[in-house]
Amino acid sequence: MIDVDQVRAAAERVGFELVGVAPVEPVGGGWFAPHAERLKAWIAAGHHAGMDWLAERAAERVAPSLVLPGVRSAIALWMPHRCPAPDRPPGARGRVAAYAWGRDYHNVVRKALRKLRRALHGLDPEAGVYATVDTGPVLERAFAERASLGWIGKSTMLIHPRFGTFGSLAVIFVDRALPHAPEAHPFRCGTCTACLDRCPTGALSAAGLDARKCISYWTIEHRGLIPRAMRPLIGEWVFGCDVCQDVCPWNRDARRADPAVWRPQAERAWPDLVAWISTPSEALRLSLEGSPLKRALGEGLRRNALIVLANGGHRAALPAIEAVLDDPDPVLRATAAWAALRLGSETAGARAAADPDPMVRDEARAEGVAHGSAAG
Ligand code: B12
Ligand code: SF4
Ligand code: SF4
Repeated sequence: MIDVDQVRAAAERVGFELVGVAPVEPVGGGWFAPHAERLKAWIAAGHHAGMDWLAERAAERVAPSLVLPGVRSAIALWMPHRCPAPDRPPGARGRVAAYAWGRDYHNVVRKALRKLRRALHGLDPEAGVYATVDTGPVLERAFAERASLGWIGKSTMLIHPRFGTFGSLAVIFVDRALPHAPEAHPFRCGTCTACLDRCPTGALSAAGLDARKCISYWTIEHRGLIPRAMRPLIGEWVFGCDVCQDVCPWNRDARRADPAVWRPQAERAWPDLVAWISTPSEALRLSLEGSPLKRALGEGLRRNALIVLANGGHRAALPAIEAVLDDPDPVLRATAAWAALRLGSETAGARAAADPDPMVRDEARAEGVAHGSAAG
């Protein structure tokens, strides 16, 4: 027999600040149906961009019993992760989303989930349990809202009145009917539209988020070249984007997370862009073990850093950018060509125009047209 008060106490002991229970409709009906419909419509409209992994496991996302047969309840959990921001060091720096300033939340939360799983089995050794943070085929925000942890705002972020949005969610499915929150958390965005108005790319609308326009998608999830039109909009975001959270009034006085747990570092919050582009991709990835930054891979981070250097007008970085024109990766050479030409390089156009890869030659051509200069 699982006593929810004992679960709550165990969850708090391992570091979760919020705990709630949602009832699970095994075939995705009842309160869950609008969420399932929303996900299907979102994918049908192509709003998942290149995240094929999301579409591929959509059937499980809309039918929790495919994830855990006989599932009856979802325990939704929240761990805040935003620590006070480290000071920005001098030099050409990029901005990193707050969740990646320190330890990888997947590791921190997974460790806590393992302990909680053991506690659940201590209460009911026969219970079927499935625990996930982020990567499982589970609509975490939908369960968190129904468990009354907060509401899904117009930014699509889950918002808690005291903790705001800066937290990691996790969900545990259990094949036992547990006492659950009487209803979903009420929607409290009211007439505010700050996130919709201030999103730098217009990615948010009444239909939710269009990942094809989201900086977080392009800088973290996308492999390959970032479309030219998107590059200037990325501004100084070298990994992720927090604008829709930074402008949310519910974050103004939100409780901060414990730096002793997350160990934020200035070099992770504000990476040295020249150091990044000058490090071989695999070496960069290996140096980021234990950090969420490694999700973008070394080549993704270097690509983003090139864009941010150009956006910031960092002309002093030109020699380092031009050196990337010799990189074995054509995506990096193409992005370096774009960045160097934006910064007024006199040699990058001719070098890019002579590149064996058409992707790199295209950049030279497009910049030559855009600036009316000879691109080689
Ligand atoms: C794919 C993904 C992304 C994609 C797509 C984001 C998106 N909005 O779908 C990209 C790469 C863009 C992304 C970005 C970010 N992500 Co993300 N992401 C996910 C992931 C893996 C799946 C989300 C998903 O299923 N999307 C499909 C859409 C349709 O589902 P949904 O957004 O959850 O929407 C549901 C409800 O929100 C509701 N709904 C949708 N829109 C609206 C709008 C209104 C007004 C209402 C009422 C309801 C509603 O219907 C949907 C079906 O239930 C989840 C983890 C997980 N397994 O759930 C993390 C997750 C959502 N991400 C998270 C974070 C932290 C981020 C970033 C802040 C990272 C950053 N700083 O760069 C940004 C925020 C961007 C944003 N405004 O959402 C956290 C969110 C925590 C929280 N407080 O909400 C999660 C839960 C990871 C975690 N375990 O902590 N992410
Ligand atoms: S993460 Fe940035 S780009 Fe994406 S929806 Fe939020 S503000 Fe817009
Ligand atoms: S910024 Fe305003 S509209 Fe957007 S999620 Fe926050 S409260 Fe809601």
